[in-house]
Formats: sequence, C-alpha cells, structure tokens
Amino acid sequence: DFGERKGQAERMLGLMDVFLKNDPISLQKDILHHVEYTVARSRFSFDDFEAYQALAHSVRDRLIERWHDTLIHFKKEDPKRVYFLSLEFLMGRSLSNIVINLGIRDQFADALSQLGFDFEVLAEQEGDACLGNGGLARLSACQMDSLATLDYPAVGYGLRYQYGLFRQVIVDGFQHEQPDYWLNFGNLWDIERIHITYPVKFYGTVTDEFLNGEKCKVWVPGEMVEAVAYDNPIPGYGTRNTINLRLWAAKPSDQHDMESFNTGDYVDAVVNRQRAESISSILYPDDRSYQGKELRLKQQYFFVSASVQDIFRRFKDTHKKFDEFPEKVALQLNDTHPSLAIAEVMRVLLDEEHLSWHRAWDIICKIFSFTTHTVSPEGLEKIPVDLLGNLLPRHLQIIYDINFNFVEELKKMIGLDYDRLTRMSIVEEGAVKNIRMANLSVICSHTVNGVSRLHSELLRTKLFKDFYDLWPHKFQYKTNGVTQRRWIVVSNPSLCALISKWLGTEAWIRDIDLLIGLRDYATNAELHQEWKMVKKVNKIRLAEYIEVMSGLKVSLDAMFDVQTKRIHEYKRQLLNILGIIHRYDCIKNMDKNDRKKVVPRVCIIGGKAAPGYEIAKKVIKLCHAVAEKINNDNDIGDLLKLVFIPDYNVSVAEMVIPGADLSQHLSTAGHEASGTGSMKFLMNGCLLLATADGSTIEMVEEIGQDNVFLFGAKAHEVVALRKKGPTLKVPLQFSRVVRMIRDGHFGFEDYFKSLCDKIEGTSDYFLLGADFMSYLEAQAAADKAFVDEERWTKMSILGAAGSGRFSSDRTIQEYAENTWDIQPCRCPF
Ligand code: GL2
Repeated sequence: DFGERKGQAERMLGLMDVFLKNDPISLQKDILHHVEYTVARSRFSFDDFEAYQALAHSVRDRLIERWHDTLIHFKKEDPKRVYFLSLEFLMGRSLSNIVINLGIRDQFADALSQLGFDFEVLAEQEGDACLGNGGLARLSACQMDSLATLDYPAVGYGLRYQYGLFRQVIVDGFQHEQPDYWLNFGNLWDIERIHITYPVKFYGTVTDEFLNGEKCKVWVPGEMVEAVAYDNPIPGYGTRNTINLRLWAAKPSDQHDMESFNTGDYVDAVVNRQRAESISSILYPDDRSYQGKELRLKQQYFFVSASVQDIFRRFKDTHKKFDEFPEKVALQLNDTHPSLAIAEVMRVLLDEEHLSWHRAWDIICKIFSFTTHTVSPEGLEKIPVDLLGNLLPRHLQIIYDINFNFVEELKKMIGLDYDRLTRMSIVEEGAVKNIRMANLSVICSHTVNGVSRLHSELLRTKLFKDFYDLWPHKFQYKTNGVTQRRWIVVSNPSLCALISKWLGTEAWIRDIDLLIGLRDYATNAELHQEWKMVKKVNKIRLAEYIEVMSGLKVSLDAMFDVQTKRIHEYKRQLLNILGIIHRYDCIKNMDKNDRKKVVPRVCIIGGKAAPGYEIAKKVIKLCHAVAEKINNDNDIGDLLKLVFIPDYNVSVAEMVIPGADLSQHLSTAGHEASGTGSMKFLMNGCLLLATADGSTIEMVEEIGQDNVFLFGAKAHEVVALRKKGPTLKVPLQFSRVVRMIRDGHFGFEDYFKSLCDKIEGTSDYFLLGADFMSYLEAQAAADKAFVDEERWTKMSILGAAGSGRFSSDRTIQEYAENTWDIQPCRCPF
C-alpha cells in the first residue's frame, strides 16, 4: 500500500541526517564507529591497516551519498548515456583520489591527526587494483575520472578479475611472476549487487523456429553462467556527480543443470559448477599479442553479454520503441576486446526483440564508436572461426550475415577488385579461418579513431586504408590525455600547492588550460627557487624508496633519468641500456679532469615483461647485469648509477614520476600509438628525451622544440632505413657496446647472445643502430642543459605550463562532442 509506504519513507527520512557531516568531531566519531562495528576491532586497539579500513569506510559512506544522488538524477533526467566498454581498468589506489575529488581530504587529515594518525601513512596501506596491463588500461581509468568531473552521464563496464596483473619479483636479476590476489585483504571500493545478475550463455546449437508465422532463430545454450555486478563509484572533482564503473564477476548459475544434481555425484556436480568462476578469475598479462584462447573469448563475451543486458534493461525501463535507442545509447568500444558487443546487440534486437534485420542494422550503425590503440597489423585481434562457432554459434551466423551484406554492397561500390574485397572482408580465409575483429568494428561503427594525430594518419594510410578510402568521414583522431587530479594533485601535492599559489587559483584542477598562465613566470627567480625545492622534495622521496628497495644510496645532485613503462622491443629499453654502457665506458676512459665535467646520473628503469616474452625478459636481466657492474665499480662512484625498480604499477608511478628530472620515450617512430606516460612526466615538470612518435609530436608543438630533447628517425624515414638493411652503416660506438655484452663484460654472454643478434645486421628491425648516434647527441644536449640550472628550470616550467592539452578532460570533451553526442547532466548540490 503506497500510502503506508510513503508514511514510512517520510519517517525514515526524518530519522536520518540529511547528509553526513564533515567537521572533525563527526569524522572522528565516524571512523571510530567503523573501527568498532565494521572492522570489528576494539577502538582502543587497532593497527594502521585497520585504521585505513575504518577511514576508507567513512569515506565510502560519503561517496555513496553522492553516487545515489547522481544515479537518481540521471534516472529523472534520462539523458543519452555513453557506455564505455573496456576489458581493462587500471585504477591503482582509490582513497586519496576519492577524498580529493570529494573535497574532504584536509578535513579527514585533520580529524585523523587528532586521533594520532597520519593520513598519508594510512593511505599507503591500500593495495593497488591492477585490473589492466598498461597504457590502455590506465587511460580507461583517467577517462572515467574525466567523465565524472565533466558531468557526463556515463557508465563504465568491465571485468572484476580475481587476479590482477602479476606481481613482478626479481630473483638474481630475472623476472618472476607471482599471482596478484588483490582481494585477499578485501576491497572496500566496490559494492556487490547480489540482485543485479544476468545469465550468460555459451555453446549449444541454433535452431529455426516459427513465431507468429515468422521464421526466427533460437539459440539453445550448452552452458549458463551468472554475471554479478560489482559497482565502483567514481567521483568527479568540483561536482556532486559520481558515476558508476560496473565490473562483472562470474558465478555458477542457479538456472541450469538441475539434472546433474539429481542423477550424478553431488560433490562432482558442485565442483563442476564452481568452474564458472574461472571466467573472471584472471587478467591476461599480454598487452599486445592475441593467442586465440577460449577462456579469453569467454571473458570477452561474458562481460559484453552482461553489459548489453544491463543496457537494454535500463532502456526498457523508460522506453518502448527501439527507434529511440540511438537517442539514448552510445556504445564505446575500447579497442576490439569488447567488439562482440556488435553481434550481441544485433542478436538481441533480432532474436529477442524480433526487429527486422533492416531496423536492427540501422540501430547498430548509429550507436557504436570504436577506438583502436594499436599500430601494427599483427596487433589486431583475430578469432578462429572454429572457436567462435563452437562457443557462440549464433554470433558467428550474425557476423557472417553482416559480412555477406557488406561485401555485396562493397562490390557495387568498387567492383570485383578481389584483392581489396579479400582485405576488407571480416572473414580471413586461409589454413585457419579467422574473424577479423577490427574489420567488424570499423564496418559497424559510425566513428573510428586513433589515439594521436600520427596514429590516425597511419590508420588512414596503412592499417585501414581500404576503409578510409570508402568512408573518410568515419575517421577521427582523439589524442589521449591523463587526469591532472591523479597525476598532479594526488601524486605531487607540493607541486599542486605551488601551481595554485602562482596562478592564484585552484581552478586549473578542473580547467587545465589555466596552466598556461605559468608561462608568465618562466624566468621568475622566486618561482625558480620554489620549483627546484619541490623537485628536490620529490627526489628525496624517490631516493629513499630506492634505498629501501635495493640498498643503493643515490646522490640527490645527480640527474634522475627515468624510463618506466612495459618492456617491449619497440619501446627500446635496450637502446637506453646501450647508452648507459657507452656512458660507463666513456667515463672509464676519462682522466681526472674530464671526469669533473661529467654530469652525474641516476638511471632508473622499470616495467613488466609479458610472461612469455623471452626477449623482453632478457632486457630486464641485462639491465640488472649492467647495474651490478656499474654500481659496484668504486672508480665510478656517484657519476653513474643504474637502478631497476621492480613491480612498476600505478602507485609506484605516483612516486617515481614527480621525482624524475628527465624521462625517456624511445619508441621507434611509428610504433607507439600515443604514449601517455610522457604526459604525466611533462605535467610534473620533467623534461622529455624522446623520438618523434605518437603524441610526443603534438607535445613538441605545444611546448616548442627547444624544450624537448628530440632524436632519431622520423616515422616516414623508418621504412626506407629498414630497406637499406645490410648496407646501413652503424656507428662504431654502437658496435663497441654490443661487443662488450657479447664478450661477457656483464657476464651471461650465452644468455645475452640472442639479444645481441636481434639488434645487429639485418635483424635490427627497431633501428637501434641507426638511431644510436642521434640518441647520444640528445643525451649530451640533456647533460649540457642540466648544468645550466636556470635554463633547465625554465624548460621544466614551460613543459608543465604547456601540458594542458594532454589532460583527459580535453580528450573526453572531444569524444562527447564529436563522437558520442552527449550532454553534461549535472547533479544539483
Ligand atoms: C596502447 C598503446 O600502445 C599506447 O601507445 C597508447 O598510449 C595506449 C592508450 O591509447 O594504448 N595500446 C595497447 O594495447 N596498450 C597501450 O598502452 N597496452
């Protein structure tokens, strides 16, 4: 009875405070309440971790208030929403980010200090959520922060892996992988929604049946699994808006398999059902190669199917006519990983909603947009037809039908150019027949974009040239960005305070273009002093970390020179190591006087190699072998040190980046789609030594050539250089350092042989030899600039001042306006 319920609702409201309060006493009461009743420890005896838990619960309560308000507001306004589908989100830690976005960090810090706790110490108790591999995954996390901050009605969808990206442990210089069971200590930031579940079907057969005289397809599945929602509220900064990141976990289904319980062995039946959970158990640790594994395909379909059911449920709550679907729904494909969503939406419209092919297809063409993060054709996902047909028989039929219609249309447009038809087909013929997920995504999306200008150019002229010639209007570029909330405000509080002081406002935290105002003070002596002080504080923090981790003491006067990112041949960590060996060799051969002119360096390398990537693992070992030699050479002292930082992840990055003087981005031109690490370094006043690749090119345009140490062949020169092959001359210096490795200067010569073979002669695909001299020159230029403190500080300020374009706020705004066609929907305070 509504009258009765309404009375109760009013009574409930009367009992509750309108909102939780943020004064010190209320916060302290709240924290202690959670210590006793949530964490279940005595309020007189709890340790830092328990204090963190209680603190996090108090923060979470405040987060939930805003989240509820936002969801109610969105429901009332019913705006067009963007659904961001991504198999990876690299969130790192959440606490500090959340209190800053909620605007209650200082209040909590005060309240805690009155209880005798330090906010920073407690924040470090939190473990990282590593549900992604690298740049692509961290980009998704940055974009969620921007979507919330800019008030866009967005929902993120992904998988709640039980095991995140492996932990990297170094034993004798070799990488070992250990499982990251991140849920061991509980995760306070997601909310289990036991009532939000959907069945997900696999395997089985498709039959033809008649419904109201019409033939239709019925998929009888062979396996059913349940998807359970876990909601992660994502708060915006300077707004009440808090959006949802919904991650799905797999659970055994209740609906299926009653029979086996009645007939078979009860224990076996339970154990079998439990296998369902393996679908969301583990993140694949390869960030590029695709191996055609069934479990991976299951993961993709699992999260797509649950998300699509959720999206349809939400739409059908308030709408009856599917023609309105494109006015309410934009579906963003973050790479090809979620592109089965195309076939799934088509299947639901055809087989469950019984729309005609024509109407369903019309909807598909209006709702999907596709971002590719890959440069190389080998990086594009292909699914063996047999695998797909067995796991998802109906989807394979639909993909074949889409392809048939497409090829028929294409023939009308381009004639019988069989080579081109073969290239553009979704189906790749050959010994193993494959479905090309990128072709499917390009054909079915209204917009396709790369992640930097150069990348999009490569898409138009190489990777998707055939498609570009057909549909030039579909192709866009959206240069990546990162969120300044995480990468300045959270990770570099002293720089944050300094910027706000000199700009006279904190508004740049929402409106990054204001950073440009720092240019006016680029030569101001007072700012220089304070700027250097901030860098020093961050270097001290990093030096302490290095000492704790490796026992190595490093000099704060040295240039902290950093290269941290996934280990890949194309990213050329090897070039860096060869450069370090060259530097070492030069110093060894110098007399006392010359040594006085050497700029001392602490070279820092960090990053994970995919577990099956042999060459990348050898690079890690080489780095350790070279470090061992150099760091123990008393003759070298503080002039040169080399450190490998193990287990590089988001929270390690938050400490390393602010402490770097120089950062290296060495990809062979034309191989890095964008690169986002460089943006974080730039924002933190760190100078870049880089090739003209990915988004670096645009960074140079923003801050000027004089403020970057650029080197190496340009993208358009790379092909010609490779063609030169055996006739290509490499400098003597290069041959010399490779010879040092081959001759066993660093030990393990047999083990390193294949590494050396990879970069000499015709096999130097990534052109280390060709770029070596230019690399050394750029390094020399960096040394020269570093000794001129005033010049260096000016470059550093100008870099940060010019980093505004690389905020994910700008990127998201562009997507909203040019791709998704959505409007902000701001929740009233
Ligand atoms: C990547 C690209 O390699 C990288 O250049 C880009 O910045 C990011 C985000 O767009 O995407 N693609 C990819 O598979 N990973 C990346 O980092 N892992």
